[in-house]
Amino acid sequence: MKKRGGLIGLLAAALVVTGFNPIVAKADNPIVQTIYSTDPAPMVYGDTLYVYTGHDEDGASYYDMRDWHCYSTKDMVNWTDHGTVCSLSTFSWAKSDAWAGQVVERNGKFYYYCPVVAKQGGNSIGVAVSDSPTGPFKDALGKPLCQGYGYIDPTVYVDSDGQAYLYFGNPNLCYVKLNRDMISYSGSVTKVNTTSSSFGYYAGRSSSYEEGPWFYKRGNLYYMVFSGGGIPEHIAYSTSTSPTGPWTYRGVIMPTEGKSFTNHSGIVDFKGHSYFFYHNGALPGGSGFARSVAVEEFTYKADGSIPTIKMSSNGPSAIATLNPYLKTEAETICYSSGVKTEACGEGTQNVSYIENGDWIKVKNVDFGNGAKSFSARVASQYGGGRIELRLDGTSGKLIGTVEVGSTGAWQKYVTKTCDVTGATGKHDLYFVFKGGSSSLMNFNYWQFTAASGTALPTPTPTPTTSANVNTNSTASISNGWYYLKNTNSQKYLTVEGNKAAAATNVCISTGTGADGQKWYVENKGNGYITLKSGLGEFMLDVVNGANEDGANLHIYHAYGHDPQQYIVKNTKTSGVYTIGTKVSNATKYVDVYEHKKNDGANVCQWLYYGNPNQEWIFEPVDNSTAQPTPTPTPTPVPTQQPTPTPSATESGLEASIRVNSWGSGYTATVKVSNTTGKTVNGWTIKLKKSEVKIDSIWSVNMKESGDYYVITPAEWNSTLSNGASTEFGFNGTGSVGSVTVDIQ
Ligand code: FUB
Repeated sequence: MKKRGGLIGLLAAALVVTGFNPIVAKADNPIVQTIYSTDPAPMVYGDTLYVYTGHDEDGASYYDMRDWHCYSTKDMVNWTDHGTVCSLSTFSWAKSDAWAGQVVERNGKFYYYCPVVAKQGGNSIGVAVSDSPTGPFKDALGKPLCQGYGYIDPTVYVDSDGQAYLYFGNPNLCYVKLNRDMISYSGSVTKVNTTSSSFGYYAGRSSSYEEGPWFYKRGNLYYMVFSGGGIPEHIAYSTSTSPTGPWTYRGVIMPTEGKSFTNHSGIVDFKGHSYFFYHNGALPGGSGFARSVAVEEFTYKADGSIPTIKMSSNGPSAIATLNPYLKTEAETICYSSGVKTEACGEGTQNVSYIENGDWIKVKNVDFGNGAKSFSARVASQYGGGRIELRLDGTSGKLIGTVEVGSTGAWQKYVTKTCDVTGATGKHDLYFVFKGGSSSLMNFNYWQFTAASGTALPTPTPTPTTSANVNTNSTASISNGWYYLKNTNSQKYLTVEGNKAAAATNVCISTGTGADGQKWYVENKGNGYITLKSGLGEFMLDVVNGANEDGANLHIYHAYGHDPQQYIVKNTKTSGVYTIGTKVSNATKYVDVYEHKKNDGANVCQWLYYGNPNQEWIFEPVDNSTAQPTPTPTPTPVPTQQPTPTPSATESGLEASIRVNSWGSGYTATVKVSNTTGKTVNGWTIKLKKSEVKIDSIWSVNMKESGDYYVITPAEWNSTLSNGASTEFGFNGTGSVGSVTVDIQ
């Protein structure tokens, strides 16, 4: 006898209370409706975003948590349920409390760090390993990795130098350095000194740090996002320029909200977008022990700060369409009502516990020129019922109906087909289940067939941030030796210290003609080039082949494999190029970190912005001279604008501006200097909109007010001691004349 769980009962109750009115469901959050899900931990691998969750059992009145689940998406709106991937039974020594874990990938293996209470008692962190992101995960050690008071909520990040860190803890924040095997560590557990300046103020405690750390690096800045107290929790964050602190408190990201007294976050970048995962009590019956995972998109500010994020029921926009002419698992769901999932006898999962009136929404389905038929893989022990295929709502246009009779057993699957009419273009597809009064069927997968003679649509990413997609044509650079000059700084891509050794960092530096500034371009014949260093058998290399913003560039033994391949793209300016990395599939480009111009400024890969810190000129090396040759024609020679007289106010604060213009655009650097004889806390600069047009700005905050851009510092460059100065920059379009800098 099939029985429904408490959550489903509650969903049904909610429908009864409101009366079942089959309207379009707008909500896409929470992302899981088939169980209560908790403690999200996102991970991007290849072209897929995985999120690992805990699981609150139905009807719990405390943390009744026994297993961890995995869901994946390629479009941020439809999530494929991979079921239970790890559980208390994975760890023979574990007793209870399958709390907040995280999966990280290293060298093709996936490590699941899981907090549990051990059979002999005590909070413990175990580690399970798998060859696949969706498991099965197996206990790597047969014992806890570490154990102690409050050892919960592990978070792991593998730094660009290969050192991995495991942070964890409630109420103390602690860390250990993991060894390269990821299942052992060196040194002892270090407790972080959490003060209110490092982790926020909370009366009666050293700081607002409570639990749920989420540790990662973006660019050269380390982030510690955490659940802050007291109860009910909020999410806040701190940053540091070192993986082990000291930390600076940066503020609240998500204020207390929702029907759960805990919150727990995870942050990840995926296909050029940034996503914030959290949990609340938004499903019917939701509470502090019946939580659900949700996600919001956000944009980092120019100074790396994270904006305040509110919980929503809409969630992020789709970043790709779903192709209905490919086999799709029935458990790929945007939103559902009344159904559950379970392990399928044919592999993967199937949708189960389907009753009359239940439905599944699949979002942003592109039928292209039209569908002619539909097939469903279904099983039913009893009467079967039918699946209505509807567009854009549970009572939307009916495009076909599949009749499902008995197949003799719940896991005995057959393929049932129906004709389809009227399905063209993009729609949300609804499967609405109809039939008798008991469980109807199990549903494994489905697929549409395109109308004959019509072209199948190719699923295309929805370019919601087209500014970050480099649509420029690929350039052709001949094989040979070059210096690579950055247009923003007029400095050269340089192997630090001219050191001929694998894993030596690469930065920008004033042109000297040294071998460490020479790069041999070799076209690989696949549209990509390699860049071999003038220092010997080393190539420009993305550290660990990582597809992430801020992944560092260094030189490494010349293998010419993917981390050493680059695509050169034209820009609006002839002779000026951007250089995409193959490991990012040309989404990320060789980038001077934070638009810096000083000798030694680091070079990494970053999402395409097309700003001058991502622009490079290939200057052929003239072997008769050790100096870099002048920029080849027709490279435009940047025009140095006259530096206006520094503007000064009564306070003695001064600002000067340097403008580097190339006709159709310019980069400006503003230097703020304090010669007041005392420390200054805060400053404001006003620029006239009639004199500049700011397209992007970094290292400061900016708002528009009437005829002015009003610029204020970020937290880190707000205070200037006497004699100190700071710089910020912006990009503008068009031509520029003299610029008045008004500082207060
Ligand atoms: O889900 C159990 C615990 O609740 C987690 O470990 C904490 O972060 C909180 O979300």
